[in-house]
Amino acid sequence: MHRIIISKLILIFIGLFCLSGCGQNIPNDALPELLVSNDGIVISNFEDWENIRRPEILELFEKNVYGEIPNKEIDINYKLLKIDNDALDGKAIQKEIIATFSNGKESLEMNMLIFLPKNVKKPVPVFMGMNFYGNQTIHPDPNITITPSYVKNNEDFLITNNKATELSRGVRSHRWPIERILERGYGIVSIYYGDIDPDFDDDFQNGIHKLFYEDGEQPKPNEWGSIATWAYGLSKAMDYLVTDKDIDKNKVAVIGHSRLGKTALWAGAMDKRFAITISNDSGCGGAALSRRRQGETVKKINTSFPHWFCKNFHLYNDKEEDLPVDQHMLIGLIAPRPVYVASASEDQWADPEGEYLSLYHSGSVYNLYGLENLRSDTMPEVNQSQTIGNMGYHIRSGKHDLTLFDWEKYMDFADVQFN
Ligand code: GTR
Repeated sequence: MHRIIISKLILIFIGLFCLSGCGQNIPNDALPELLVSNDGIVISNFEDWENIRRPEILELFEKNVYGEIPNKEIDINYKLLKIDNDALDGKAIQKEIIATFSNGKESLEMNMLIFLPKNVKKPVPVFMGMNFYGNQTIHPDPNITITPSYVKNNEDFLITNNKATELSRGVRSHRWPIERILERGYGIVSIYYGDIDPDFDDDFQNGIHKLFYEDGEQPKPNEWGSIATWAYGLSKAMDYLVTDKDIDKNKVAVIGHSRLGKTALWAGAMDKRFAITISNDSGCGGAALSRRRQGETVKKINTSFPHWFCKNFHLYNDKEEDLPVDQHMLIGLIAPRPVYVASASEDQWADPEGEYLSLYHSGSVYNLYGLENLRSDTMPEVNQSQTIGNMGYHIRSGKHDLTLFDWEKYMDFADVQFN
């Protein structure tokens, strides 16, 4: 008898805990208003969205989350480093473009590796995304230039002294199924993120920062952290892509995994030239709603990676409810352009449900353009992709990773959106 009462009490307790916001479901009204302007104007059409609310939200993200790009003239030059019309056993055209950023005193180089399918009608649609360990890791092809930039040491890849060597060729090829991408008629553009900014907390002294600041000078609290610099790199890469006659400038999808998924979302939000934005397991500071505090939280991410976001974002450690935005608004900035969010079932650190809900709650902006939203706030079954209007989502079984399964879904989505 006693036992039954105790177990009932435990159940009631668990129920109350969940209702009181253990994080599983954020009621709509707990999220900041997507469609009410700072002055209280209700946004009910896409003109008001574009003229009033979208610029406000963009600025809120710039000032409070990712940071603004400092207002300084930088010269950027694009040079063809190599071209091979018979790459990958005759399956591809390979190009490497070097973008040189210069402030007159110092310069920095970013290498854009491009593979385009051969024997197809040009211009071709492409996927562009950054990689974690250098362009040479995405395919074993010996003709890919090994990045000279700082690379994080990695015992598995035999990277020591922060320098990549021949031993790292192709070590991340499972994330970049290039032959399959080419076979489906798409090109690929990949850039090592460390070319733009090395991913460690160095007080913003190296990478692209050194072109924008004097020695020892720090970004202001509202100025960019590393994620915004990587997104800036993608946008500058886009400046080249629009000039390449082999590439369809209206069919460039920006893609990223994890921290680079956060980067892809911010790039897609800022730069309307990206026709599709794809977030793979981007989690906190990416697709996941911050207010849920599931898995990685604002405080955890700012503590482990103090250089990723602007300093102002640190003010929201343990104070997510004070943020003037949440991540559904980031996806809203991408509307009406197509967006695809993907999660992985064993990646609870990235809060799959929070990633889904953020996409779902961005739907009110898509509605302004007459586009449908996802049907419900309940996630689809594992490994079932759900695409509707200009949105796509799936949760893949397995771990935090970018797999062939994910790519096939992204290409299926692009096939529909681009045709
Ligand atoms: C984790 C970080 C995540 C995610 C991931 C990655 O350590 O907590 O936010 O970005 O790294 O980029 O692989």
